[in-house]
Amino acid sequence: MSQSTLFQSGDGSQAWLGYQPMAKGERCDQYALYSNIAVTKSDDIIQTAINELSQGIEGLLGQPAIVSEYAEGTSGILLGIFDQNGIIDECFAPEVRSAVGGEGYAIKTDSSNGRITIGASSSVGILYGAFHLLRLFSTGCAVDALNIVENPINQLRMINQWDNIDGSVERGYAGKSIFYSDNKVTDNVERIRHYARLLASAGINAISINNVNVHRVESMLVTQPYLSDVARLAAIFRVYGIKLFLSANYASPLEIGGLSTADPLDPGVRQWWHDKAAEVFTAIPDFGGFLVKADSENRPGPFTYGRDHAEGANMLAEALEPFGGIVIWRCFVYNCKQDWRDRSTDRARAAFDHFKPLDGKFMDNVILQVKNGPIDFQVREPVSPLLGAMPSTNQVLELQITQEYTGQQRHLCYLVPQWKEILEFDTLIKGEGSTVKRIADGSLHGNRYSGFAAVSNIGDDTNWTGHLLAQANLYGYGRLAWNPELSSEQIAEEWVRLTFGGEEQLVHTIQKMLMDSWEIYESYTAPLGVGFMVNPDHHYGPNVEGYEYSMWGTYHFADCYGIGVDRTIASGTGYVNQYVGANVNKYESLESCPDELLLFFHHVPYKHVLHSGKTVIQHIYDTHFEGVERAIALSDKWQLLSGSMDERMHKQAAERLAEQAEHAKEWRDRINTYFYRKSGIADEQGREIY
Ligand code: GCW
Repeated sequence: MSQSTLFQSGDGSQAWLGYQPMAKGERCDQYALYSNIAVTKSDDIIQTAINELSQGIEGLLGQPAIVSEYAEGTSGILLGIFDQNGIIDECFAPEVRSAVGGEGYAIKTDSSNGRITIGASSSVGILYGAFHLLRLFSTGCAVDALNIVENPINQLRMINQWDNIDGSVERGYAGKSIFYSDNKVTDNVERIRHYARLLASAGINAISINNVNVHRVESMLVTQPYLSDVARLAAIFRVYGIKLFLSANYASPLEIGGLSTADPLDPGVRQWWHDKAAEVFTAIPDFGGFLVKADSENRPGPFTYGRDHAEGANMLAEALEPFGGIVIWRCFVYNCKQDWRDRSTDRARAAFDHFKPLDGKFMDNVILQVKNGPIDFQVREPVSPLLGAMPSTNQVLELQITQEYTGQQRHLCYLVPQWKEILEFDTLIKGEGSTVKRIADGSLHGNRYSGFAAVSNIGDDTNWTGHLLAQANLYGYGRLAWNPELSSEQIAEEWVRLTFGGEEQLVHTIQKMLMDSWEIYESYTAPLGVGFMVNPDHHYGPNVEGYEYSMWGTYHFADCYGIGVDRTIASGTGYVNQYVGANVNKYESLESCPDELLLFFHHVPYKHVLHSGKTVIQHIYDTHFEGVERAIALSDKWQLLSGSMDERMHKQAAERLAEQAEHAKEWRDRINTYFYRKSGIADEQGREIY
C-alpha cells in the first residue's frame, strides 16, 4: 500500500470526519475544482455548513477553501435556499424544488460552469447537503455529474444520553460523560461541539442530554442556575440542526418544587409544570420537550396517585403545548418485583398490557417511546408487539446503541443488521406490508409524530466509543434513521472508508468483520432467543443463573428436562396473543417458530430437534465451540491489518478483539458446562466440557 493512502489522523478522535489528505491524482484534481464556496445568504446553520465544508476541503486537498458571497459567474460549491435567490432556483427544476422537504436537499453539478449547487428549503437542509457532499469527497466518489435529491425518511432522529450530572454514564462503556462532571455542566464544550458535528453528519436532529433515571441534582436542570448551562448546550446543538430535550423527573413538583404531591390532576401540580415550561422556553425558545421514564424500575409516576399513563403524560403535554414542546413517554413499564415461581406474570407482556388499552387517550404532542423488543435490548428478541398496535397514538422506536447486553464495547457487535431485521419485521397490523419501518416513519398510521430514538454509546474516551469499531454503531444508527432502506453492508462500507480510508483489502476485511460480528456474539452467549444469562447489575459476562431467581422477570427456566419460556396461548403466558394474524401462529406453533427465537416462546426438552436438524443441546454445544473459533478469527484478521492504518488505532481495536476472544472462551465453558451437567447429555463430538 502506498504511503499516501495511509490514514493518519491517528487516535480515532476524529471518528468518521477525519478528512485525511488525499493521494494526488484524478479525483483530487476533480475536487480541487470545487474548493471555492459561495453562499447567497447566510445564517448560523448555513455558517456551520460553510465551516464544515471548508474544514473538509482543507483536510482532503491540503489547501484552504475560499469562501465568498455569491457573485455572477462564481464557480465552486454554491449554497442557497430556494425562493430566495434566482441563481439557486435556476439550478433545479420546479419538480425537484418541490420534492425537497423541510430537512431535505438537492445537489447538482453543472460542469459547464464548474459548479456544484446545494439547494434546500431550509438552512438545515443545506447543512445535511454539505455533509452529503463531504461524504462523497471522503469516499472518493465522482462528483462531476451529481443530481441528487434526498429527504430524511424519519421525522424524529433522536439520541438519548444516559449521562448523570456526577459525570458517570449509566450503561456507558466509553469513559465518563462529555456533558457533566462533579455535579456541574462542563465548561469544556469543544468535545460537545465535536459530538454535535458527528451527530449532524449522520443525520441526527434531536438529543436528550440526561439520563432517563433522573436523580436529585439532575431534576434541577430545569431550574436556575442549571438552566442557563443547559441553554448554553442547546446553542451548541442548535447550529447543527439538533433540538435539545431534557429527561424529567415525574416527581419534580414534590422533590424540587416544594409541593406536597406530584398528582397529575392536582391544580397546583399542573400550574407548577406550566410555570416550569414557561421558564424553560424563555431560556431555550426552541427547546424540544421532556423525555419521561415514569412508573418504571422504581421511578415515580402517575400510578402513585391512582392515575394512568395517559393522565400522567397529558398533564405534561398540556404544560408544553403552548410553547410547541412535546412529551416523549417511555413504555418500559413492567413489574420489577416479580417472584420466579409466579408463572403467570410475564415481563414480555407488560408494555402492551399497560399501554394498548390507552390508545387514543394521549394528546397530540405526546409520543410513546417503545423499545424494539419486549424485554430489554437482548442480542435476540422478537419485535415488541406494542409497535404499531396503537394506531391513534404517536410512537417512536427505541434502540440501544450502547452495547449493554451485546458485549459492552469490549466485544465487537455491529448492530445495524439487528436493527434492519427489526425494521423489516412485518407486524401485519394493517395487513401485509405493515413493517416496523413504516410504523417508525409514520406512514402506516399517519401519526403526527414518529421516528427513532436510541441510547448513545459515547463517552470521554479518546475514540468516543471505547472500542474503535463501535463507532460504526453510532454512525449506522444515524444513517438508518435517515434512511432505513440503506443496507447494513452499505453503511458498514461507508463508515470504514470514512474512518480508515479506501484501501480495498482493508475496507473489505473490516466490513466483513462488522457484518459477521452480531452472529458471532450471539453464538457464544445466551442461546436461541432466551436472553440474559449475564452477571447481575453490570450485565457483563456469563452467569447462567445470574437472573434466574431475582425479581426482574428475566428467566429461562432451565431444569434437567428442558429450557425456555412458554409464552404460548395454549399452555403459557399468552404473550403470543399480542401479535396479529399469521404472526400468532408462527410463534405459537413449535413447527413454525423460528429457531433463533425458539426458547423465547417455548419450553422444550434438550433433545427437541430444531429446523436446522440439530437438537437444542447439540446446538448449544456447537454454537459455543464455533463462536469461540470465530471470535479468535476476528482477532487474527485484525492483526493482518497492522501497518495499514495508524498504529494507535490498530492497537485500540486489537486489544479489545484479543479480550473478546478470551472472554468468549469463558462464555463457552460456562454455558456448555452448565447445560452438560443439567441435561446429562454429552457432546456428540466429545469436545472438552468442564
Ligand atoms: O436496560 C435497562 C438498563 C437500565 C436502564 C433501563 C431503561 C436507564 O439496565 O440501566 O435505565 O433499562 O431503559 O430505563
